[in-house]
Amino acid sequence: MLNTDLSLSSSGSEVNPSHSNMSAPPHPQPPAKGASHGAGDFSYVGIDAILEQMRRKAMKQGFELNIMIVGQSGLGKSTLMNTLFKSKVSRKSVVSTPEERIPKTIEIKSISHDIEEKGVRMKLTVIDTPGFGDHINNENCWQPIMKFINDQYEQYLQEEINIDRKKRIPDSRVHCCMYFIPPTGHCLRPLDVEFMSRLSKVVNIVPVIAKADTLTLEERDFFKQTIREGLRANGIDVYPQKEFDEDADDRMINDKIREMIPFAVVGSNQEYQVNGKRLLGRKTKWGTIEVENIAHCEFAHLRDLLIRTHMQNIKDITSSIHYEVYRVRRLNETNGQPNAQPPNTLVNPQQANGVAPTSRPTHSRYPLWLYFSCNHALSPVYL
Ligand SMILES: Nc1nc2c(ncn2[C@@H]2O[C@H](COP(=O)(O)OP(=O)(O)O)[C@@H](O)[C@H]2O)c(=O)[nH]1
Ligand SMILES: [Mg+2]
Repeated sequence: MLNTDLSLSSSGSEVNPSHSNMSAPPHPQPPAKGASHGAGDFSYVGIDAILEQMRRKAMKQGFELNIMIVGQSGLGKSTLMNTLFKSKVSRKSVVSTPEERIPKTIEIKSISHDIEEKGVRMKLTVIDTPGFGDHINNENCWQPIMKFINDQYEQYLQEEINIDRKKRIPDSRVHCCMYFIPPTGHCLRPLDVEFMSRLSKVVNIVPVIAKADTLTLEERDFFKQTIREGLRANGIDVYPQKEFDEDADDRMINDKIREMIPFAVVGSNQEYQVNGKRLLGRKTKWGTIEVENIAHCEFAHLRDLLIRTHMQNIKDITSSIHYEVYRVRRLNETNGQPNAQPPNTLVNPQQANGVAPTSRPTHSRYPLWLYFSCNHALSPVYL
């Protein structure tokens, strides 16, 4: 593990001493005299203390994030996940026989890790899809992935409708699917278009250009622009989707991200000494590519989006848009008896044909409780 504040355990049973002092909540204090409230101490009710209560509850429960990685083998998927979470969260490819290297069908492998940083615990699940796009005929290779995503929605739905349901439903829904585009410098391949058009209707897609250090800066810019045009021309709505911007501020921030998509990333688990500092990078004969330097690649922008600025929003969109579409469709199909078996392989015929479900909800159609439950600051998890 690299030298970082972040710690990782595989058992999930570890209790951090920093949580043990949670039993004595601090008493809310009225603002000091002369503070912005202006009125005297007696007017202070203490409503703002809810924020501290929410923070403590969230710290106790921890967070859950499920990221799926899709792309041909050797594109640096495992390396990038390890770079993102500064640890061995995803297995790196090991050299194996050709038969072992390319599984005959797509396998879907989930590995969960309990990560802790500054007292905040997160259960990170990385869902790898070895075998995707590795065959001569890659037709329908999106199908097992679509099925897996829908299976997770189904599991959640069944838990939710149980009379005797759990206090907190374990969330295995895929919050984000990182799609790795090979650094060809040309344009999106039919496989990329097919995968992203179908899957963007059921999950948040974050496209990245893999191994961006193999392109010159001009090639990179041109490739990014061509990909954006390809996405637009094929009506592919990747994360952050314009229609789900909540207000003008959101739109301004997200427009900047949309201009940057797809992120041209470089991954590495190796640290090197550069100008007296230890940095993650890829050493070449000509110098070191610094992974976290925005002048070298866009890894830092991707990390900020996934972890530092939009993690909660990615989970909210999963819950309030993608899962909601699935739930409404299932309840309609089974006339409100969702215990009935999901129809045929869970691949919705509309999704299978690449057509958006007609019942796709929009924000304006949501009941108020859904807004509240999906837009609250923190989602609970099981650690
Ligand atoms: N040039 C370059 N090589 C990379 C990058 N990321 C990973 N690699 C190398 O590519 C090979 C395959 O990486 P791996 O993460 O196992 O790919 P995966 O099969 O997609 O999971 C390894 O030798 C990595 O060291 C990158 O950003 N640039
Ligand atoms: Mg791998």
